[in-house]
Amino acid sequence: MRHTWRWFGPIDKVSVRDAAQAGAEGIVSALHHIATGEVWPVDEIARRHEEIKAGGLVWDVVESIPMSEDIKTQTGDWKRHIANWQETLRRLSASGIRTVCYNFMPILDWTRTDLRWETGHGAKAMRFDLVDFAAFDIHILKRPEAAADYPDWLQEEAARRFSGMKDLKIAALAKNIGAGLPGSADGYTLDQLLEKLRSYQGIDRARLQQNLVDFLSEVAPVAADVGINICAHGDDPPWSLLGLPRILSTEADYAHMLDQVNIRANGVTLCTGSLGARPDNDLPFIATRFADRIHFVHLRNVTRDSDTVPCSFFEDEHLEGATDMVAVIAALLSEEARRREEGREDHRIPMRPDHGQEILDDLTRGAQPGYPAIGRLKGLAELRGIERTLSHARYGLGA
Ligand code: DNO
Repeated sequence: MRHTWRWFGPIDKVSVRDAAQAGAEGIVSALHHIATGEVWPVDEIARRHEEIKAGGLVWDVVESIPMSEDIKTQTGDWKRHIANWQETLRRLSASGIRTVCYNFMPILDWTRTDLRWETGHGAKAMRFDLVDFAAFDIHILKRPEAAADYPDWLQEEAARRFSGMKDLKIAALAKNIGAGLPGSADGYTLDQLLEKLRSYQGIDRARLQQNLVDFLSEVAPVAADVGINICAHGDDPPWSLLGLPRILSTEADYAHMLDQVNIRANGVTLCTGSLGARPDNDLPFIATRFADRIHFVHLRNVTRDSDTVPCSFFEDEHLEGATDMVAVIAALLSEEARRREEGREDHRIPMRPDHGQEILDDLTRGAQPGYPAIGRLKGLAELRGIERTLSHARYGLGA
């Protein structure tokens, strides 16, 4: 695999040099300062390449070109935004980029209730707590239809939790959920969020699925034409939130979007951490089934409080948790071997250690939530160890 590392640009407290020292070969980045829906300017693309080169690495993957709500709902400026997405792809291709990640989650991108949940040995991990989330939805956001979306026991727990909640916790929930986490395209106040939710009335699962297919039908041929693989990141967590449909949560969801627009350039960002929050997602099997369409990989692990959908979970260490990481990496290495035999240029699949717990000096550095230096370095080192072992000529898979 090609070992990459997410860098949020010059504002990132973890530098490109740090990434190189951690063992990364390439960088994953995006122009977060360009408004959603607009074309990325050529000189800004060039500048990001230069910034990364100055740190000693190259820009391998774009994560993400943001997806406007207009595109997802097919309203307002959606046609212009699709044309802009296509033009951004052409410009990125001309600059040497070959892989572009995106997601199609309505309104909210990845969502956690707690960004610094303390683990047994004092590390800080990210957590999604279902009771906190329901308390937010019913009692803080006060979404009119919220209560009906939760079973009685959860409504009761949420009411109890909310009655003892301090102002600080209420503000943190509003910020973590509504204002968005690093990499999210847009953030909202509670009123804006309610307003946005109203814009999804009438958009059910089938409709959103069709809107994704319509988008891909326009964009995937352009991507193929300019030699870029686009790859959809899954829903995180992989179930409906705030009554919104989510359409890339399961193996069946991915099968649908890949079949409907059956062009190899239309592919998957396999995120083991996102999909792994559901017990019915068998990650090694999914990695094998969609192997040829996997263009980018996020390796991360979660430990669930229960095997229900939805559930509470926290981001565990990369080799702990629900996903059998050795089996996933073995599946990806087999696919790379297959591509090598076919003489494909893209036989090394870019991967990044996704997130990391804050450990050691991370605890005081104040990097982006989920993206500490040492926690990710540790993840990358462990994942590389597995890869090296599995591909060893004498002891590995091919022995
Ligand atoms: C979280 C990430 C997400 C993801 C985007 C992809 O760390 O995995 O922000 O990058 O959703 O578009």
